[in-house]
Amino acid sequence: MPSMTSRKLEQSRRLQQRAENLIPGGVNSPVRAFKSVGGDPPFIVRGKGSHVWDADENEYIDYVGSWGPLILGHAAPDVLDAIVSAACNGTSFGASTPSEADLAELVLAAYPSMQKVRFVSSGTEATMSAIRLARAYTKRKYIVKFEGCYHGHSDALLVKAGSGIATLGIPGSAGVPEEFTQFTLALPFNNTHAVEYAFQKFKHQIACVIVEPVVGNMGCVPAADDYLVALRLITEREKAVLIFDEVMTGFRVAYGGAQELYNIRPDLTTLGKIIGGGLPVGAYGGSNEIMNLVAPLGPMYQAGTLSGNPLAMAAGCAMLKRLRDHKSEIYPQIDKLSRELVEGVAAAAKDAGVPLCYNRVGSMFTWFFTAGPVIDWDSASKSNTTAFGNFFRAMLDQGIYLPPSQFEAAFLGTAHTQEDVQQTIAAARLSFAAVKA
Ligand code: HOZ
Repeated sequence: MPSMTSRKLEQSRRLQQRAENLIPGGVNSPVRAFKSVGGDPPFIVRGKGSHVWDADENEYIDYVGSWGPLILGHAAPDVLDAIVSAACNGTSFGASTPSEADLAELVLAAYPSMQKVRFVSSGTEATMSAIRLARAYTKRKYIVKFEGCYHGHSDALLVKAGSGIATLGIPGSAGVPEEFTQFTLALPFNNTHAVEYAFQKFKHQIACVIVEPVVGNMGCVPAADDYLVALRLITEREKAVLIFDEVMTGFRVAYGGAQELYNIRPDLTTLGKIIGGGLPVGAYGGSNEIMNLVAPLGPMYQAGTLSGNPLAMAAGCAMLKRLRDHKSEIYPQIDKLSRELVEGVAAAAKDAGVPLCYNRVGSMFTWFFTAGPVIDWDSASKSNTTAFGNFFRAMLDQGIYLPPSQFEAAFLGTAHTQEDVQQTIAAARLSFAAVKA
């Protein structure tokens, strides 16, 4: 499909060529390479509020938000100030700093299911450690995950995973010996019978069930009514650990995450993204009984040179304080604006005769290029990814930056405006016409 605007691309193309000679695919995380959508990835040089600018000075309304962390928009003043003032005192000590307990207090106050929390540097580390802890606690080997859910790139979790694995259409990763995934059971999402069956078949052998309570990594797919309740009841009955992977949903779908929204207490929670205020942070936490198994208190080992990094802790504290102090305005506001955006774009698709359905929970959402409904990986994978790619590029040409994959959630934050939303809907109208042409 020809370009819809005269967007300049010279600098981004030059930077991509340079990067490709130095970094695999020119990227440090695969979906950024635009392989599934085509076109040239813009090299971003700055961001402010809901907008980003590329190396050719093209401006975009950003619905990626660094893949979730930037709920307050780019370069949020509170967060920037906190980072600068922390940096002036030094960037890393490899020793305890007061800000670690500051962030821990904020997190624990928001998540009553946790009595202790351990900070790491990424969501991958958080989920990998939570799985190890669940195995240490139960002294069992098997783990249950769901098709299309993505919990980072540790070996045992790269089974029927979402995100880049789904985007690139690959079954898993080379370099993971099958023995390393022999204890991973990947079940269909939103299917309680499959979970019951697995617990019957592997009686007293399943350590944990890990789930994204609102999936973001096969696109946005919410849990069906009572599905999470069923997971809670089954895991309780079977004495297995229930892990909510709230790396995306934590502080996003509600201040207290999906567990607050749906009123369910998991045994362990993993967090990331928003809690780092845009710097690299992950976390896992749960009851004292479970968390006291973590070294140095207990025998479950996990460590990290940059864990609890003072800049990241300061950014996270600033972000969470802002969200906590204004949560009664912020969450309804981004929910309302997201609804307007998502429904407006869906109406434009309907007018254009493009088959499309959407899922949305608060400010995370996906337009799937299928009549739907999308409830699991089977239905998500029926999406017309060619049509999505055409739509994506047409939107980008009009200055709308969406996640470059049908199988990643988009995000809206407090910096987005009515004007952004109206501009996005207008761009979608033109893009759907182009998708059909
Ligand atoms: N897998 C990440 C989102 N689910 C993408 C991270 C990135 O490319 O920055």
